[in-house]
Order: sequence, then C-alpha cells, then structure tokens
Amino acid sequence: MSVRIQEAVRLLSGNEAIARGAYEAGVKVAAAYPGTPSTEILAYLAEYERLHAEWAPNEKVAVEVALGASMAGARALVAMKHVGVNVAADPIFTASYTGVRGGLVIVTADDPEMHSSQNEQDNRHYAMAAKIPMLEPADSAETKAYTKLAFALSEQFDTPVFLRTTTRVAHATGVVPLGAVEPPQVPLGFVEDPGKWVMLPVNARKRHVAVEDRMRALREFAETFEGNRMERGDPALGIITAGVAYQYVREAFPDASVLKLGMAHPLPERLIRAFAAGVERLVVVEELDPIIETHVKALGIPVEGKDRVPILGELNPRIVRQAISGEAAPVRKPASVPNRPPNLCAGCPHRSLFFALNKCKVTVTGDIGCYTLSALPPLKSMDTCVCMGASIGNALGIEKALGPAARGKVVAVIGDSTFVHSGITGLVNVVYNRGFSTVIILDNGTTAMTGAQDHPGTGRTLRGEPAPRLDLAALCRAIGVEHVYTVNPHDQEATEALLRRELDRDAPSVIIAQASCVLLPEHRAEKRPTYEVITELCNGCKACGQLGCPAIEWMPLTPEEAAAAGKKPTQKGIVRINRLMCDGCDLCPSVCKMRAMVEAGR
Ligand SMILES: Cc1ncc(C[n+]2csc(CCOP(=O)(O)OP(=O)(O)O)c2C)c(N)n1
Repeated sequence: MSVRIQEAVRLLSGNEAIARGAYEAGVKVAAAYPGTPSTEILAYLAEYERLHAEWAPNEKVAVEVALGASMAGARALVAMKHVGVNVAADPIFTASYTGVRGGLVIVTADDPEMHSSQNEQDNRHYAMAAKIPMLEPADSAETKAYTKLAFALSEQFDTPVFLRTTTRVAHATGVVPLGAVEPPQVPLGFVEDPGKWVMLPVNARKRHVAVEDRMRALREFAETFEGNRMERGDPALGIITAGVAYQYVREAFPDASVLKLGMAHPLPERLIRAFAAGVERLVVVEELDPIIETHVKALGIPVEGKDRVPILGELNPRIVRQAISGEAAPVRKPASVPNRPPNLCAGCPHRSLFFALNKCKVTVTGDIGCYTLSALPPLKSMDTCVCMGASIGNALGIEKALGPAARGKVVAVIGDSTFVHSGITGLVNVVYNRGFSTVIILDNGTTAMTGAQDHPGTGRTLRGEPAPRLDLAALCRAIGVEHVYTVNPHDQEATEALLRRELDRDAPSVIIAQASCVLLPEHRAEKRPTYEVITELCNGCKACGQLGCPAIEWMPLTPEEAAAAGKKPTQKGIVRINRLMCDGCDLCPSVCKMRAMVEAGR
C-alpha cells in the first residue's frame, strides 16, 4: 500500500511568499525602508529568528547593507516600494558592475493605480537601465519560487537580481507549497578582490565588459527559462503578457494562445518570434508602460498594445476583454459602501499642529507621511508634496527665488521618519547656504503612514528590541541650527506663539512638534478624558467642522426637531462627539465659541 505524503502548503500573500522564499533560500541579512506595497516583507522576515532583519533609515542604506552582506558571502535581500528604487539607484547601478558573492535580491514593489504612492513609475525600466535581470511573478506560489530562483541566478550570473511585484501580487493571497531551507552555496568571509569591489574607473571599465557578457548569457537563459512559457490555444489570438496581467488575460480569454513571461529583463527574442509566428493576431497586455511591446516592435514583429490597452493604472479582466475584443463589457455595479474620505485620526497631533499653522497664513512646503492629509479640506494647509525629503529643499528654493520678501512666509513640514530618511541633508543645505527657513519636524514617534514602523529616532529595532535613540534636537544643533525648540502641538497657545516667533527669525530654526501617534499601543494604553457636547449650548455654527476631526459628527435637525430641542427653527443641526473615537486631544474646545465642548462627565 502506498502512502501519499501531503506536501505542506500555506495560504500566503505575495509579501509573505517573498519572506518565506528568502527564508528557504537561507537568506542571512535583510534590510528595507517601509513603503506600501512592500512593507510587510521585512515584518514577516523578522519572524524567522535565524537571520538579521533591519529597518534602514532609507532605501539607499538598505541596499548598501545588503550588498555588504553579499560581499561577505551571505545571501541578502532588500525590499522597497517602486519610488524607493529612485533613492537607492546609486548603489544599485554600481552593484550591477561589482556583482555579488552571496546572492543579492532587490525587491521592487510597484504600485499601478497609485493606491498609496505619489507616482506610478514602471520599474521594469530600471532593470534595463541598470542591466540587472528582473523576475516578475504572477501569484503567491510563483513569488516564492522566483524569490528562491533569484538568489540562485544571482550567484550563478554574478549579479543582483530584481524581483518585481505590483500591489495586487504583493497583497493577494494564494496557495504556496513550503520547502526546506537550502544550505549556503558560498563560504562566508570577505575575500579581497579590488578588481571586483573597488569601482575606480580602471576597474569599472573591466566590470562593464563583464556586465555585457553577463547580459548575453542571461539572454540565452531567458530563452529556456521555464517561467517564460507558451500556453498554446486558439491561434486566432496570441497574447504576450506578464505579472498579474497574465491572470486577467486568462480570465478574459481562456481559449487564447498565451506567452507568459516570468522574466521582465532580458526578454527572450527567439521565444517571442516563435510565438508570434504561430498566431494570427498578436497583442501585448502589460500594465503601465509598453516595455514588452516596444521590444517586440524592435524585433520587426507587428503587434498591438498600448493603442488598445490603457497605459494608466491597473488593468482587470473587464478592461482587458474590452481592449482586445472591442466589445463593451458589462460594468458591475460597485457595492454601495459609505464614502470615507482619507482623514487624520481623531486626536492626531498633526491636526493640532496644522490648525495652529493655518492661523499664521504661510506657504507650507510639505512632505510625505500621514501629515500629507492636511493638504485636503477642511485643513487645506499644505501647498507642496513631491517626494520624501523634498519639503526642506523646496522651502529654501522658494526663499532664494523670492529673497527677503519670503521672510516669515515659508515653512517646511516633515515627519520624523521622513526627516531621518532624507531630510537631514536638506537641513544641512539650509544652514550651509544661509537660508532662514523654519523647519517643523512632526515627531509622532513612529513611521505612522506605513503602519507604525520603528526608525532610528524611536529607540527600537524592527524586532522591537531597544536601540540607541537618535536625538533629533541634538542632531539639528550639530548641523548648525542654533534655534531648535520642542513643543507639544496639542498645546495650541504655546505652539502658535512659537510658530510666530520662529517664522519672524532671520536665521534657520527647527521646531520639533512632539506628541505621540494615537495608534501607538503605549498611547492607547494611557487613560485620557474624552469630550462631549453640551447639546443645549450648541448653536450649530459648525466652527468645529474646520478641524475635520472624525469624532465630531453633525446631526441634522428639521425645523420641528430644532424647535422641540429648544433651538431656533433656523438651526440646521447640532454636533455630537463620538466618544468611542474621541482621543481627548483638547483641540475642539479651542474653536467652540459657545463653550459647548467639554470633558465628558464634567
Ligand atoms: C522613497 C520612498 N520610500 C518610502 C515611501 C513610503 N512612505 C511614505 S511617507 C513614509 C514615512 C512616513 O513617516 P513619517 O515621516 O514619520 O510621518 P507619519 O506618517 O508618521 O506622520 C513612508 C515610509 C515613499 N513614499 N517614498
């Protein structure tokens, strides 16, 4: 009698699958800076005790740490969102030349549709520009398999390897077979090899030759890589596709012939020619830019692509069906759910800071974090937002353009994690180039926007262990800012007074607005009074509406209801504080002229 042993399987998200794949590949060092949709990869990896997993201050440092580990013979993984690759591009492009010892995998998690990003760049361009191979999985099982393969290819071809996911692949779950941990392939230890590791021009020129040889070898590999596979179907329609778009194609055209590409760079030319020769109509279905399409056209093969398939945002089976068949597919009625515009939490210290700042009537150069939500109504208090760290440079640029007229008129606001990520050099520049900018660091003690990750200023590591805490005030002083002050933004009087004083100053100054993010467990554990509205006093003026606090609710009244409540019949409603949401920040009483908002139970 034969006994069937069930292979262990798990339901994993793409991000969990990357962590599992890296673990099975024996990864020893993993580094990242958080960024949606990549953030959870490191959190999951940190659960495996055998390896070192860390939050780096930014993506460039994360890549440098991972490359160092690879130089020492360890397998290393670094993960980031698509725009993180912009920050890390400098070491990445030269790591392409140095190559690796231990396998080095760079995860780029792209965000078509910009669910949580400031742009929707297509990072397949990076693979071509940096001459680094790129694998592109379409589901969780493939994601785990490709992560392991990426380490093997990295060592085989002496190159970093990109693993590209998109939001759908990173966050969707699928069944993944688990495997055993592989033994290390490369002995640990740093081996001196200046021709490989010291990229002086004389050595880099030789390494460039090695890079071109490697790309030739990789092009051959791509021709037989089993992740680049033909699925022969009806020859009337042939579709070349990759990543999650493959799933949409299979759903929209189950009978079509499909060439699924698991490797985004380099592309398999002979395979593409063979596929094209066997179909009557050839279409490329890819999200974002026409990268495969351009390549196919460069081979002289007629193909349809972005003339039909949208270049913007995510695809889905309906869009794909309509693009290729031309038939208007029935649009499913979206589920009716209440509209919930993005908003700062009740009690968020950013709201208090921006409320005080609004009174100063200044131009606010902004940055990226939860506080960017202050750009939306009703606060509407941020005037720019470009990329992480840009606020301080933008403020100095405005100052330099406008000269003395800008004095007292421009402030930069930047979160604590963002300041450490890429704001420090901007502040160095303000001092060096004799600016008079006021910089506000919104220190809520966490990287709130991506889910409350630690950073060097929180005094805790990725695994929650104690770490030396970066002293932001001391750092700013060391940079040369003489005027550095800390204020609790919930103290409106003190905050407004400090803002006005520092805005007028003819020298750079830093205000650290320090109050905990309301979502941190230590903050939630504190007992604070909540607030309530004395209904008899509320005249429905809606002055509290300017705060945009989600705990403040508007209760409309009919003239009859108003009269019954002892109000003027013209009063349109009253406000109520949702005490389950109220965090007791004490901001709303400062805007209520009727003194209707009071500590509950008073
Ligand atoms: C180069 C880059 N890396 C990562 C991100 C994702 N991201 C956006 S803001 C942010 C940090 C937010 O933390 P902080 O500055 O402390 O502000 P908070 O959200 O806590 O208010 C991160 C990680 C990004 N947009 N760009």
